[in-house]
Amino acid sequence: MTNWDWLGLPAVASTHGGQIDSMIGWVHVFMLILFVGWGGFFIYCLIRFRRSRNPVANYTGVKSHASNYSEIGVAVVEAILLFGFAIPLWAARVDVMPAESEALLVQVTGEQFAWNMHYAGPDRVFGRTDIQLLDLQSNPLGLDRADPAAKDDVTTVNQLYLPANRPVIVRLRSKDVIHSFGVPEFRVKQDAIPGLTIPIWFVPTITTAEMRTQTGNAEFQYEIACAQLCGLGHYRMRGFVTVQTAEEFQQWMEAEVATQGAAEADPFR
Ligand SMILES: [Cu+2]
Repeated sequence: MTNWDWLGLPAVASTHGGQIDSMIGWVHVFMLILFVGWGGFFIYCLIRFRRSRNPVANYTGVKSHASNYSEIGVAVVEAILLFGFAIPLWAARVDVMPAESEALLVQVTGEQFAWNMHYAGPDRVFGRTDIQLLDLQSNPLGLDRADPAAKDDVTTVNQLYLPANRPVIVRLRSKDVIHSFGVPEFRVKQDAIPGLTIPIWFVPTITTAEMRTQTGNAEFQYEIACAQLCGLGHYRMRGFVTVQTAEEFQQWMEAEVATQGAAEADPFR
């Protein structure tokens, strides 16, 4: 693959990121060709139709059909690009989901102005949620801890923990308005639409610790930036992703299952 470093994009930290960069790079190259072509045509027109050569306006205009044919040609090429390349390539990226048995499934629910993460826990079954139980401070997802499937569920606010080198399926939802889940290093960006559950998937490849060494920035954090203007607090709708090794992630998950489960068993402790 060609080197696209000149685009100045953030480091890639997912398996499909290189393909996205390649697409962005080629779009830039095609736009450059168009820019040079149209710029050249503009300069040609300035000279060809200059006033000293055309003192009187021409009221008939162009008689040949060359421009019609070239316009049809452009439309055909664009249709080929769209139906032959763009749609099939995008479908291959988003339609074929990794097997749920191998992937880590996380439900991410956007709200004004936070990201709520919900893991199913070791039983891999998401607990029941009920709008009656919803409390913005203590239970933003309305999770019913009385449901056996919910006992080992883990929820966090604005903190997404992921293992490296394992497919992650994020089920994206929204409670109120349209938000957008964007993590630049993963080359992932998807709108969260109220009423819809939209699955997206990616494979993180570089842990946060590795990224800190690689970038020389000891404070490096993967950030979830809400990429849709979603209200007055949009600017502070930031989440953080911590990518860990499989073992570290397992330990984190076990510790969370233990503390969150215990806190629910005795809410007054
Ligand atoms: Cu938002």
